[in-house]
Amino acid sequence: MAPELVLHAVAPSHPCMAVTAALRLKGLEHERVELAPPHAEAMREIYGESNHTVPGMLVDGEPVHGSGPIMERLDQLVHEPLLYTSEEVRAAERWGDGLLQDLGRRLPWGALHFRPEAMGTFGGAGPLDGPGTDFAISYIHACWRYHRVSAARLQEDLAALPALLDHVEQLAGDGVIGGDRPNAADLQIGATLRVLLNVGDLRPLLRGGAGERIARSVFPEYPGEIPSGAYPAGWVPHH
Ligand SMILES: N[C@@H](CCC(=O)N[C@@H](CS)C(=O)NCC(=O)O)C(=O)O
Repeated sequence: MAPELVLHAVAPSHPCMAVTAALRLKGLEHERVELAPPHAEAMREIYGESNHTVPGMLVDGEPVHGSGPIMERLDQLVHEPLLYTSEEVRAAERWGDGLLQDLGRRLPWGALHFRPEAMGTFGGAGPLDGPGTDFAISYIHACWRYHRVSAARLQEDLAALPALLDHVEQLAGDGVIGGDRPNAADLQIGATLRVLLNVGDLRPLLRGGAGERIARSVFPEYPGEIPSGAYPAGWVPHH
């Protein structure tokens, strides 16, 4: 009998996108519980004190927390198509769940500080009006504090990005990602890159690469647009 799957997720979250794509690839029916940030308390109640982030999944009531562990569990439930096809893929997925995934949060929140009206586009609507932008400014500042974004860190994150994107291209060149069938590393890395593609300033760094191709093919739709020119001049490295 098919297990009962309940996914706890937040709509724009890239690790949640990775897991949702994994469920789709495996053809697994599931119930999705959409949480509204801040969701840390709700997650702790279900998944335990140290597990306050999304995604989490209940498999026949048993809690599995984190995008990687969930995808591993899905492989146990349904073998085909396998997501962790090799140790290289496992290592690449773990790598993608590190600094790269963090940048999928800090870089967009960092850019939104400079273009707060664009926050409306992530909900699928247009740019915000004046009162909406006032709300966005305070929301974005709370997110800066929560995710420990600072201008100094933003500048460092931007400087670190090209080396991470080079590693993505190397993984594709080695055939670990970017094959005919998406694996766990394609999903983990592709989800973060899909978020970064909505930041106009970052698109030139990704343009034409394997990373962009993977991100757009696995995640064709992802609303949101932060116009280029958001980050201070000279902070986005050339690639
Ligand atoms: N590496 C974990 C991290 C997940 C994560 O940080 N999720 C974010 C949303 S993208 C979150 O829930 N943040 C809220 C918080 O940190 O309390 C995973 O892939 O599952």
